[in-house]
Amino acid sequence: METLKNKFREKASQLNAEIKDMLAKHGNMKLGEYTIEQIYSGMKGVIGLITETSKLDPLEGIRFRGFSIPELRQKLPKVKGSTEPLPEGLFYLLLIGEIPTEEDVKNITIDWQRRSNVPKHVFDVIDELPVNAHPMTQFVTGIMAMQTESEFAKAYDRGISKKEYWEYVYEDTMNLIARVPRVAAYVYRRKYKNNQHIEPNYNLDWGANFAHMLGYSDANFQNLMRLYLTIHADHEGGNVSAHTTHLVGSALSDPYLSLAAGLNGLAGPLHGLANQEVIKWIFQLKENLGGGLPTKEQIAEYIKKTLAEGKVVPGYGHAVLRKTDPRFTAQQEFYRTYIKHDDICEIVQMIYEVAPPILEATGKIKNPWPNVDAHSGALLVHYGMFEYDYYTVLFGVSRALGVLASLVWDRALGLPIERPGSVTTEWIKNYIQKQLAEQNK
Ligand code: CMX
Repeated sequence: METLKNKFREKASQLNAEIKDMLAKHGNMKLGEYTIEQIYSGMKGVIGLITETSKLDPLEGIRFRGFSIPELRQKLPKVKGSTEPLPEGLFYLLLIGEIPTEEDVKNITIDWQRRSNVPKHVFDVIDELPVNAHPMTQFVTGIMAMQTESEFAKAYDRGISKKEYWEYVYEDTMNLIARVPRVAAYVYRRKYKNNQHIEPNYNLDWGANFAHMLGYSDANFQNLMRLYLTIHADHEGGNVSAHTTHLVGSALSDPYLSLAAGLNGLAGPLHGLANQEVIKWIFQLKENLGGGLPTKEQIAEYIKKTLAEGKVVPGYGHAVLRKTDPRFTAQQEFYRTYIKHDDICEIVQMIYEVAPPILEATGKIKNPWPNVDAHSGALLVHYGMFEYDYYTVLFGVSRALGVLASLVWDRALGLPIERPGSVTTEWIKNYIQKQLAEQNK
C-alpha cells in the first residue's frame, strides 16, 4: 500500500511542478472567453450559472433581488418593536422578487408553523450518532433521514410531467424550511444541553421560535437570530453550498438530498465552517496571552504567526468580494446598537483594524477584508452561545432559505442537468502547443 502512496506522491509532485511552470508561462492564454489560469483557479470569474435570487458585486456586496442589506433592514416587515427584518420576508422576496407586505409574511409564518412537524424517526436516527459527532454531521444526517417525507420523490415515483416538477419542489421547500430549525435545535440541545429539548412556541415567528427552541429567551437574541437568518441566506449561485444544491438538484435529486449535499459543502472550513474557526482562533489568541484584551500589536503578531504556520486567517478573504462584506457591517451595526460593549466583539473590531494591511502585504491574498464569518461568532458568544462548533448549523438553517428558493426556480425554469466539460493537463498542454504553432505561422 505504501508503494502506491509513494508512487502517487511522486506523480503529484511532478505534475504540480509542471502545472506551476505552465501557468507561469501561459496562464494568460485564452481558452474560449477565459484564461487557462482561470480553469486551474476554481473557475473564479467564469459565468456559467443562472441564479435568479441574488447577485454579488465584488465592491458593493450582495443584493437580494436588487436590494442591498441596509435597504432590506429598512424595507422588509418586522415584528413590532424590532429593528431587524423577518427572514420569512426575505424568503418571499427571494422567491417572488417583490418586497412582501406584513400580511404576506404573516401567512408564511403560519404556513411554516403548520408544516413544522418532524417525524420521530429523524430524531431516532440522530440519536444513533455518537454525541461527539460534529453538529453539522448530526444536522445533515437529520435532513437525510427526513428525505422519507419528500413529496417530489413520491410524485416522481408515481410519474409526473416535467411541468409539474416545481410544484412538488415547492412543497418540499416549504416543509424543509419549516422543519430545519427543529432538527437544528434538537442537535444543539442533544449535544450541549443534556438532551433537554424545548417544544416549539407557535406564537413566535420562525427566527424567534428557533431561538426559543435553542433555549434563548432574550429579546435581543431573537432579534439577532432574525438578522442572522436573513443575511446568511443567499450569496448568488457560485458559492459551494448554493452551487452544490443546484448541481445535485439538476439530476432531479429531491430537495432533501440536494440541501443535504449543499450543507455538506457549507461544513468546509473555507466556506461556512469559517464561523467556528474565527471564534476558535480568537479564544486561542486570548488563551495564549493568559486571557484579557490583547493589544493591537499582539493581534498583529498572532496574525503573522498564523500566516507563517501556513494557515488561513479565518473570516478574512473572499473568492468574489474585494471590500468589507456588508454582512460584516450589518453585524457591526447590530453590536453597536444592541450590545455596545463586549470584549470578544471589541477584539473583532481590533482585528478589523490590524489584519487588512498585513494580509495585503503578503501580495497574494486578493481580498484582505473581513467576510460574514469574521463577526457572527462574537455576537453569539455575547448571548452565551459558547459552543462554537455549532455555529455552522445556524448558517445552514439560514442558507436553506436561499438555496431552496433557487431550487424551486431551477425546476420552474426547467433548467437541465448540469454537466460542464473538463479536460486533462495533457489536453491543455497540447492546446498550448497548437496555439503557439498557430502564432508562429
Ligand atoms: N488567510 C491566509 N491566506 C489566505 C487568506 C486568508 N484569510 N485568504 C486567501 N489566502 C490565500 C489563499 O489560501 C491562496 O493561497 P495559495 O496561493 O498559497 O493557495 C492565496 O491567498 C490566494 O487566494 P485568493 O485568490 O485571495 O482567495 P480564494 O478565492 O482562493 O479563497 C477564501 C477565498 C475565502 C477561501 C480565502 O480567502 C480563505 O481561505 N479565507 C479564510 C477562510 C474564510 O474566512 N472562509 C469564509 C468565506 C465566506 C464563507 O463562505 O462563509
